[in-house]
Amino acid sequence: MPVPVRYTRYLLFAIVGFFLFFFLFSGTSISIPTSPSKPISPSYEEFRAHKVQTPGANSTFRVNATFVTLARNSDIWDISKSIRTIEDRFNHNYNYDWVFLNDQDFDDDFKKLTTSLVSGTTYYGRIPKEHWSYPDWVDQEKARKAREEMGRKNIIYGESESYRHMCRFESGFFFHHPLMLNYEYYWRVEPNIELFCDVGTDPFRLLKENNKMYSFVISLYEYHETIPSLWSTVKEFIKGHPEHIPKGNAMDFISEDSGKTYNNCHFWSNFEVGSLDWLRSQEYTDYFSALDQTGGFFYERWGDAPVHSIAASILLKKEQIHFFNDIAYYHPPFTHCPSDEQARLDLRCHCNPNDNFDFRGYSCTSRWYKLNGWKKPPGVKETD
Ligand SMILES: Nc1nc2c(ncn2[C@@H]2O[C@H](COP(=O)(O)OP(=O)(O)O)[C@@H](O)[C@H]2O)c(=O)[nH]1
Ligand SMILES: [Mg+2]
Repeated sequence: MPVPVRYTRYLLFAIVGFFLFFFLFSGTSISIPTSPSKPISPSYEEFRAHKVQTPGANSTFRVNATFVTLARNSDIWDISKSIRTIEDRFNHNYNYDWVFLNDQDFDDDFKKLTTSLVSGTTYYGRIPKEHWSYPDWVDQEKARKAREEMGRKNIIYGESESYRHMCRFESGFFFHHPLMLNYEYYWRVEPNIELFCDVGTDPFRLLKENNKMYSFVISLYEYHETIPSLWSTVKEFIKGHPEHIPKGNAMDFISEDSGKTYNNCHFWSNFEVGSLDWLRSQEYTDYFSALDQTGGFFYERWGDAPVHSIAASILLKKEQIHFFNDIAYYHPPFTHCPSDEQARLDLRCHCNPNDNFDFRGYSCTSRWYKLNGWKKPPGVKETD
């Protein structure tokens, strides 16, 4: 049977095509992979040595400051999210350094990924044992029983030993770490946070130029069960060190009766921009050591948020604490979103103002407004 002309033509095309392909590509650099190529996995040192640095527009206007993050290797993905948001909204213009601290060694995966995301220089430090362990005056058996009891009562992190070391470290030691010693200001960043607006003004510079020592975006009430004896310890400290307590401090933010009792208000310390020199001052050192001597970080579950907030409120003048209204921020489960629409548009914010926590019942920010004589945004009742 004769082969139809059509099929002969197809066969010819196929043969010519094959030879064309062979001649075109056999002498070129394109090669057809025959087996899956080995994945390239550089070491951290190799990666760091070849990282391309692109200076940001404001990188020559930096003050002496760093970001600082306490994290575990397992926090890698959650902290990466936080770094992206800080870089996109602020640091790509400035390239501030970033210090990572950990009670274990950071692994290469953590260091490579975070270094690839940070536009400034990254440093990785291990926390010395004496800053993440029991001081010799603490009765560890008593501490264990306290944890069990708080666990039974379902107090948040009540049963956790590592959370207590973390809170004590953030309260008294991160600013003494060798990697932190050459800086004047810090911005604390935790995993899983989000910024919703461009950061228009450099917060470090704002603090420096206005002699401010501490700042916040969200404030709220602490669970009293975690700090039953904190306030009596603070009162003892105040009695013993009247020279550290300036007139015009923010005592009225944290107490309704000029210091007799604590109202549990605190600045939420997962966000902080602050002065390291203040945390390293004699005033703060005496304060922390008075607290630490009682063992309350272990026998109760004192958080670094009330510890820092009480210090700022009694050791500083009220004006030295700054409320960053323009920094729109989320740390689970609360959001700060500026109420002023013009500000939100100017700073390209993408938060929903209805999510703003500032004037809800569980926030203390209304108290901060009252203390400063500020008018609340339109739509918010003065009684809120
Ligand atoms: N290296 C290390 N970091 C910790 C540990 N526990 C908590 N952190 C860090 O301490 C900070 C506060 O912990 P987080 O789990 O966010 O507590 P929360 O915000 O109070 O719920 C975060 O930056 C954590 O990554 C720990 O055991 N080791
Ligand atoms: Mg957190």
